[in-house]
Amino acid sequence: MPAMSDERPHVYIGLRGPEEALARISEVCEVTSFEGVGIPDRDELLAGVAAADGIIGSAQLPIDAAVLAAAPRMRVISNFGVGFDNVDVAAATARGVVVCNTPGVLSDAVADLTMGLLLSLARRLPEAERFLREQRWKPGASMALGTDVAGKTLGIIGLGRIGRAVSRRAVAFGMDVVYHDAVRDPPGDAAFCTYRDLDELLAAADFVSLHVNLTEATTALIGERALALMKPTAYLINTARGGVIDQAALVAALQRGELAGAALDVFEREPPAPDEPILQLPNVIALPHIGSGTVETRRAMLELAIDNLLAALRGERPPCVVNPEALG
Ligand code: 8YV
Repeated sequence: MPAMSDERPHVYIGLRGPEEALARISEVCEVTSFEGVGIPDRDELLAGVAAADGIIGSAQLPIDAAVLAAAPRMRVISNFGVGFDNVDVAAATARGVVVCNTPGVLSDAVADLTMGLLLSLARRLPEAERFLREQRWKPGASMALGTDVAGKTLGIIGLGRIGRAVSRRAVAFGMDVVYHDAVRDPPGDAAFCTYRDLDELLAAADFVSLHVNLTEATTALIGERALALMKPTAYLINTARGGVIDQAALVAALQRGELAGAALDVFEREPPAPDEPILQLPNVIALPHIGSGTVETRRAMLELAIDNLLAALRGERPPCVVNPEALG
């Protein structure tokens, strides 16, 4: 690798990662790593970025204007993840800081989990497991029946890479797939699905699955009005970002029986508080944000995040840039 400059750049790694992968960074950079559990707290983050030319962050680590102001040397924010709603991209761009993410390498893992949740809702898998373990499975006693997915309609909101991967899987399960996206005819692989207006999709779907970025336009997109349009027999799946759903409105709709159930890998606040109303509902499946959580996918994400970081520090165009206008 060519020398980056006379002085080795400083990098703050705001997450715990496998040593052998992170060694790629320390070969050419001075590294300060977060050594604690979870994510650095605010003070640790502010101290960590003070001398940093680059940072590896993640969905859980807010990098806002104040963090950027505390990091006068910062040139690149490399997110370990496809989402970048944790970063104030406008503030980064204004400072000429390049923001990078890891699209593509996690699409299959997230789509697999989405289908797992869809099938778990349809076939009542968590409930069936409890039924057996709690010894309610007696001769002649049976639990409530599930529902077929073949012939049912899946409504995908957000037909990006992950939405298309979900669509391909759902078509293979015999489902009719409709989608809504800000881009009416996304180029390339149309993934065998048909465009619908948002309201039409919500009214037609037996399952609705969310695959949009969290932006101002998508915050609380699924609120009281959208939920009221859904069939009372329909299920909602969210492997995108918790903020896309108005969680209080979802709790109210589920309690009123206006929706059959929901499966959530993401929440407005993560982790949710133990007494969070959404966690008290029997027709909710809740997972701890594991959409990309496979060994292979997390490894590929980290490699791509490191590729992005090192390319930007060398002054080259990184493979995946969110704000190309910051490249100067
Ligand atoms: C997280 C994600 O990044 O890719 C995303 O946007 O939300 C996840 O893959 C992952 O949990 C690591 O923080």
